[in-house]
Amino acid sequence: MSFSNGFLWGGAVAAHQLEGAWQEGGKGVSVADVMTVGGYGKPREITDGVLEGKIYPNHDAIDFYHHYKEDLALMAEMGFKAFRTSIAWTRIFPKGDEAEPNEEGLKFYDDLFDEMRRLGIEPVVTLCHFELPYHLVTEYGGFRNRKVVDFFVKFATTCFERYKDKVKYWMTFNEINNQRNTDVPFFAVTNSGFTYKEGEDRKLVLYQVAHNEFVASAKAVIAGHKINPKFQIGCMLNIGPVYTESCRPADAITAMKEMDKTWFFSDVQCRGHYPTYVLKEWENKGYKIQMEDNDLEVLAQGKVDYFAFSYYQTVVVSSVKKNEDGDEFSNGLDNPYVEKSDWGWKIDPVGLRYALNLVQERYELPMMIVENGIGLHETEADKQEDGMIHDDARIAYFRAHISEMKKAVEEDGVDLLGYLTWGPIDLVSAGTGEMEKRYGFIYVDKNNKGEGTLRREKKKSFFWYKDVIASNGEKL
Ligand code: BGP
Repeated sequence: MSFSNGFLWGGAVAAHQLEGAWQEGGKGVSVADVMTVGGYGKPREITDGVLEGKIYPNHDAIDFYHHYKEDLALMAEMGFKAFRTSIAWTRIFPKGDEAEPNEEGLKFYDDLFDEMRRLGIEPVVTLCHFELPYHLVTEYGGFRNRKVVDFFVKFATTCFERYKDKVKYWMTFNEINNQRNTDVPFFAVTNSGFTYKEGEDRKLVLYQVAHNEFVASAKAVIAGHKINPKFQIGCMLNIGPVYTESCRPADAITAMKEMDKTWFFSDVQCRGHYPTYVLKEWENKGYKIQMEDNDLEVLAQGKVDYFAFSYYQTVVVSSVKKNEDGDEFSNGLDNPYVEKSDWGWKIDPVGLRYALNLVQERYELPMMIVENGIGLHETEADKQEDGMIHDDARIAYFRAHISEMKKAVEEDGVDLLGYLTWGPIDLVSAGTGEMEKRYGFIYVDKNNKGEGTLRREKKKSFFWYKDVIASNGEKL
């Protein structure tokens, strides 16, 4: 047996990608509500509010807000031990800067977590998953503005107080390192609610925003531990290990520097201080990051308890070649040794074992894989004679990734708390804004235009994953 008895098998979602009901229960408008559909190869458009005639699939999404009991029952049928979701900030503080929270929003998550507990499913909760209140973007410039730190801490403590007996596992910011490449402004908006201004030094802005988020996260960790010392509060990063394109020595440096853009975020959140390679860069470039007097003390005290990460793919870099392959979100050069998904994402199960080891060795903290999965094109037309979608490619993907995860636990001894697949039920893609990038074990009858009955149907992988969980990862 490689996995402990309490191993958290399950799945993960984010509020804005499945709840819908974007104007119900007193909810305010989030940054996710004003982003249009992008589609393959095009970045999503950030609008100045909701525009007539544009399609916003996440406004209604798969209507989890009204279907959560039915959906959780399906997760329980698969044997889920844990389910990760986020709390939509705008359900709790509709504009983000109110003095009092919205009781109806708080009540929704009370009911949701109660239902999960009733089914024996452990809630794993992200506080901020690409869904800042839009008002904090337009009025304050998102996390550029120090005031937003206080709004976040207030939101976090409100959630910690309210759900202190229902939720143990928390994460502060989803994929906080996503914004590391300043040439993809999409992530600046989705992650942190800010845009770059003409002519400014983007790297400096990024460091300032990151500092504000680190302080916000650390203050939340400190407050959370006071509210319930049993809380486990984690950082959450996207880990895409960086490979060298060749054995050219300079490639090793390029790969290290690329990976440091990610480690920078977790170094601060896990070690509680800024790493030397960043302090030196600030010194060399003359960067002055605005900090308050006790910020560094706060960072030191607000270290995270565990390391949560998403894993989708690895990155290939070279010191002499540029990325011209059009990979979505600059994932470097092509890798001739691995396959690609319908969306051009590299499929690299061994990279997951490598990622687990890199994190284990760097921080020696418990880890949780809180996203892993494959987006596929699946339509009504793909249904077989038995009326079911036979998603054999998804099964093969998970079989390969879980096998590598198993080696990391059994042979390498990594300390892993759980494995949560991304999008166990079809939902709106964060990157494309579309329904037609499906990740689920459960199919949802809804297309990109918003048409469909919302009927939930089990795919072949539903039964496969159920067996995996029942056998605690022995039967793949
Ligand atoms: C991660 C996000 C998720 C999710 C996933 C898949 O970056 O945390 O919100 O959507 O990626 O990405 P996509 O939806 O673009 O396929």
